[in-house]
Amino acid sequence: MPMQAAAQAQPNIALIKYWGKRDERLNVPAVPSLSITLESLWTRTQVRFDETLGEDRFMLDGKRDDAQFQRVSAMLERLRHHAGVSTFADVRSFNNFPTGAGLASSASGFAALVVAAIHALGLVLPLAELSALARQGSASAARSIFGGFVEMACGSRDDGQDAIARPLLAASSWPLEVAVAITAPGPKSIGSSMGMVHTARTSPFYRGWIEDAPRRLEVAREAVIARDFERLAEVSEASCLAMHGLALSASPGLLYWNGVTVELMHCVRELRSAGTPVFFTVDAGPQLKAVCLPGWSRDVAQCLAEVPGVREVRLSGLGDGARVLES
Ligand code: 2P0
Repeated sequence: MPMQAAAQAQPNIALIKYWGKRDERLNVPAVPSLSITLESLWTRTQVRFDETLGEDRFMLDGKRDDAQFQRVSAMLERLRHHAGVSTFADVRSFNNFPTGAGLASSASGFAALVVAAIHALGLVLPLAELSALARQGSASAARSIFGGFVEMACGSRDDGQDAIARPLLAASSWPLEVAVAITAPGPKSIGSSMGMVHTARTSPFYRGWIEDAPRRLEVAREAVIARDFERLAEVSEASCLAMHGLALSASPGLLYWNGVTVELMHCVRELRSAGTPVFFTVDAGPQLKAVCLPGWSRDVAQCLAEVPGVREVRLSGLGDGARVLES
């Protein structure tokens, strides 16, 4: 029986942001978060455990990826430990969107890797356990195990096992749409992991961020359950701006935006003032995601595309969680 499988996972966008770790070694977030899983951006990953290999191998988009190899191999090591095997694996991963550019490629990447590798190893695990495993690769990956609206706890256990995501509302129950405006496709200069550790060590405002996080999460959760777009818009933009304000307050400050990102924020706010149901969120990179009510993303995308410096606008609905692909 060949020990191989393929899986697909989509990136997710946090509306209530995760920034900061409660435990760096176990990769446990310091704050809870809430996200939407996308539909049209994806990572597809094939994992083949092979007795003849003397080490793991990792290819991304057809090329050896030495930068990510250690993280991928460390994840495979955890999964081997879980399954009680020692066989090395060949991993081939493809993204249909720019990698490492603030578009959550590590979320979809580690979710797809865990689901494919666990299936290849012949294990069947509850989704909560897949989420906990994915978290150890990248905390946002714990959320991409699930589709639609997803909530992630930071938990309180020392072993981090309660820091997992759970589904909050199905995509079909409130099919929001997203327009992703790409302003610079290259990889960001400071990765999220390093950025958040640096922020926690040097920002004078870190404690306030941690203390305020549960309140924001609760407001967002209630807004999602009530399908209250206005309320979700306000709390999501507030979480995004607070996260970036916090990163800016680190020493030296972390500035993930470019000028176009800021122009896009103004554009989204002007659209909302004029009655278009849309709000923005921005992750650790210069791309802006505009979230809108069903039926509005094409009009919004057209406006965003007219902002000078925007390279491309991708549209997406909300999608499902990670799944095994039939080979
Ligand atoms: C989020 N970000 O909640 C936040 C907002 C970026 C900005 O989760 O260190 O790649 O691998 O756990 O998951 C991106 O961070 O970081 C992220 P690690 P990850 O989506």
